[in-house]
Amino acid sequence: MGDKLGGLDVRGIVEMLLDFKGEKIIEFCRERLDEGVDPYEIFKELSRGLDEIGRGYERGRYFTSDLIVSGSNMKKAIEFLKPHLSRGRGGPRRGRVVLGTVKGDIHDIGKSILAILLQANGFEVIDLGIDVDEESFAKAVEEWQPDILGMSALLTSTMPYMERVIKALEERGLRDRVKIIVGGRPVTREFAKSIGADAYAEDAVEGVRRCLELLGEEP
Ligand code: B12
Repeated sequence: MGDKLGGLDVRGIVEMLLDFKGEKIIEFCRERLDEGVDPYEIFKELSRGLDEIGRGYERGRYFTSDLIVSGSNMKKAIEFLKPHLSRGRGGPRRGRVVLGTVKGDIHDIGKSILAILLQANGFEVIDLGIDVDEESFAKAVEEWQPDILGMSALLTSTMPYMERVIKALEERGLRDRVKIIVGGRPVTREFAKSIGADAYAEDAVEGVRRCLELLGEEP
């Protein structure tokens, strides 16, 4: 192993994520914060545990129930860490972002992290949630007039739906009103370019940077 995270190796993180009571994960987050670790670093540590569970799931070592428990524990950790991320980063509103996970996809942990970091950096975020269809994305662009639309997909099968949303915006004459950023585990820079998105980011920190760039601000 030799891969220690706050006194725990990846296996320790996995155990904590699979604890159905979800108490250990909050204790871990509190300890890491006390040690002065950046909250986003803590997300990353926990994400490595989730990755491990994802890989184990592919090999048949873990089941869907394990994905559910670990996903829900990750969300508890996000809620716990949220106030620590937003602290002291006020300032003027920088822009409005509409976010959503595309139709057929219910993964929202990464999107929620992006939403929190955007808010912490002065963006107003309208989160449409999960399983969002083209009609709802288009309506939100019309109603909210955001500067940026962000789409997330975690499944290779739902990724192509992002292109469908962009086409729907074009058909309704809305495409030029908004910048589009896409992300999520299977999404790549090349894919983003091929569907006509304006930006792509591999993680939430880069996502904030790209959003600032899209607004013409220095990241
Ligand atoms: C937790 C989890 C679940 C939970 C989700 C809980 C929730 N509320 O989100 C539940 C149990 C519901 C679930 C269900 C399923 N899952 Co699942 N799940 C995962 C798991 C383990 C972790 C995902 C995660 O949250 N990662 C942590 C976050 C922080 O990372 P992230 O999402 O990648 O986000 C970061 C970046 O991608 C980026 N980002 C994300 N979105 C966006 C958007 C923008 C605009 C930007 C800029 C950036 C950005 O920033 C984030 C933070 O840095 C992954 C495995 C993995 N390692 O990814 C499988 C995984 C994604 N699931 C998978 C599968 C197959 C499923 C199911 C089909 C299982 C089933 N048979 O039922 C269902 C699908 C349900 C559906 N219709 O969506 C597969 C997908 C395979 C594929 N290639 O398509 C994976 C990869 C597991 C595997 N290895 O097989 N899952």
